[in-house]
Amino acid sequence: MSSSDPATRPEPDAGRPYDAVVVGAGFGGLRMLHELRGLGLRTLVVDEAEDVGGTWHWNRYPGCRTDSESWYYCYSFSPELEKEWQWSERFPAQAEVADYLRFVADRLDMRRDIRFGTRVDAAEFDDDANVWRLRTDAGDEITATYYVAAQGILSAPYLPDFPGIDTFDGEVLFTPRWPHDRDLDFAGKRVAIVGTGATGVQLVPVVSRTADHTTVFQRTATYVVPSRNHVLEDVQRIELDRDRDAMWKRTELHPMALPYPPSAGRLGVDLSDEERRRALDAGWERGTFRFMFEMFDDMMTDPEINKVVADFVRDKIRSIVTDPETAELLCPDDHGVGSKRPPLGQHYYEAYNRDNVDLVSVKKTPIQEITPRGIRVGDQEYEVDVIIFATGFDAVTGGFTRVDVRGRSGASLAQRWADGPETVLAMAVDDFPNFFMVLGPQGPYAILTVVIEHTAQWIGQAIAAAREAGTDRIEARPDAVSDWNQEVLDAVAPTMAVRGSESWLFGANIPGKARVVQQYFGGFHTWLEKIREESAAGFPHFTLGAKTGAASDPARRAS
Ligand code: NA7
Repeated sequence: MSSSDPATRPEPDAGRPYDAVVVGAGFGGLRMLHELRGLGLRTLVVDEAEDVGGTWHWNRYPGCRTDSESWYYCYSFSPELEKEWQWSERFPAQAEVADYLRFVADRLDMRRDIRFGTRVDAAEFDDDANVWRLRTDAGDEITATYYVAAQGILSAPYLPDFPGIDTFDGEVLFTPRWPHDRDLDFAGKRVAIVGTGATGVQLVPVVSRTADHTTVFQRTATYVVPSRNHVLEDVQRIELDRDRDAMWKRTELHPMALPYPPSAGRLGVDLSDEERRRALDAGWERGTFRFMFEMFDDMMTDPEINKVVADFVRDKIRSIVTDPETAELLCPDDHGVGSKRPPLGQHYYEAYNRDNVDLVSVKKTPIQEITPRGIRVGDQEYEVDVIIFATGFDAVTGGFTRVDVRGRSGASLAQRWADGPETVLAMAVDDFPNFFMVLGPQGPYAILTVVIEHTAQWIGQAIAAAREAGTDRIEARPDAVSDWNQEVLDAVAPTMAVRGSESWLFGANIPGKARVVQQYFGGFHTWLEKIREESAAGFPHFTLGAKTGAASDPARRAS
């Protein structure tokens, strides 16, 4: 089924408001469409891309894959979907995740409710009519009672303003906007990679396999833990299938929404050097996020214990990378383990042992300019044929604030969040009635697919509660917003001794952005408990139906 086939495109608004509009057709938007359809709401999903996928549509650079294991990097709402889809690897590559989302969209016949190739630029709440008016890049208006923003936390790419970038004679590539229309071949090319976050760490080993020469420009070294990726054997799939219901239950008890034991069950401070070493060795062999999150329960609160883990990783780097100078450059020396979002690597450090890979530190001497022939750092010009920028995102808030969303008072979300985001439980903001976010700021720092699942259910319950109360209007209370803000600040406070704030988790990667914690570090399980309490109590932190309206005619709700 082609998204450009007119028969598959939803008809324009034609003046009749939708019950709900969802912006974004990635993991969050599709899940939301399913939920809203279940409530009988006439729903339209809008996405700038020509297909479903969201983040997994745009980020198709070589080596792109999940850092979460496939068996929980998927939807849990439908046992049928779970049975019909088989993952091939522990950490699936971008193409497979995009295929999965296409499979879901087709299987649930979602495309008929999605308008592709349409960017929403602005949205304004019409208080009198109790509708949201969304303006698209095509200049038309979409109106809807409920507006769900589902752009996700990594949808606003960030490219630093390097002088001379337009003068480069070779090819410039940007990982979140990787070309869709052609295969790129780096054979015989000299390639520069700028950025060593999760994206750069995935790119380096793959690009360097085919490129003539790869030069990596690193500003901050990170702690990269091995992913230990592998193909999934049938016997593993059978085991995973058997465990599925119990697995989803376990995610609900875990601070990161992982289906593993919720705590390491040990404090580093209680162990001898030998015992710590054994735990670290075993954790390194197992790899994955579990190395970080299941090591020592005091790793994020006790700087000494954090240093024990950091020293262990630095020793690993020195033992893998044969050139001592390169190894030292790769050893993080200015932040603790876990203070930045940890990348998972697949032969990342090993790639620096190839003769065709060089590492350039741009920490003390930054990239000065892009020249027609390459990249200038201080006095040195590095001549290359291709530059790949893997420089990240205006993470967490950027996807939401790049739409000019204006609430009841006329103030925009961007203005409202100028000093840092404020939400109720990451899903709503006062002054913005009938507006909900999937993966909004101040949400749990956890496995996003699991957060999406519970968020969609909760938003559905909130809308249903309004309708049961005979209204089509629900708005967060201002005191609820300040209370949640305080909880978010309190939750991160005990970890600040090791966490610092030099990360996109604190808005630090974007010049001029408020340096405020962007996510909730109190644990997914705690957040889940709170959102469940809120819905079970009938949404006491929200005002239902203050201004206008009877619920729309149920007869016209059929989708
Ligand atoms: P990240 O994690 O924000 O990484 C961006 C990288 O780009 C990081 O190494 C930055 O260095 C580097 N960067 C940014 N600006 C510059 C300049 N001006 N000069 C040199 N280097 C620069 O983004 P990713 O795409 O890798 O990962 C984002 C998330 O996607 C990830 O956490 C996963 O959740 C998936 P810095 O560290 O700021 O010194």
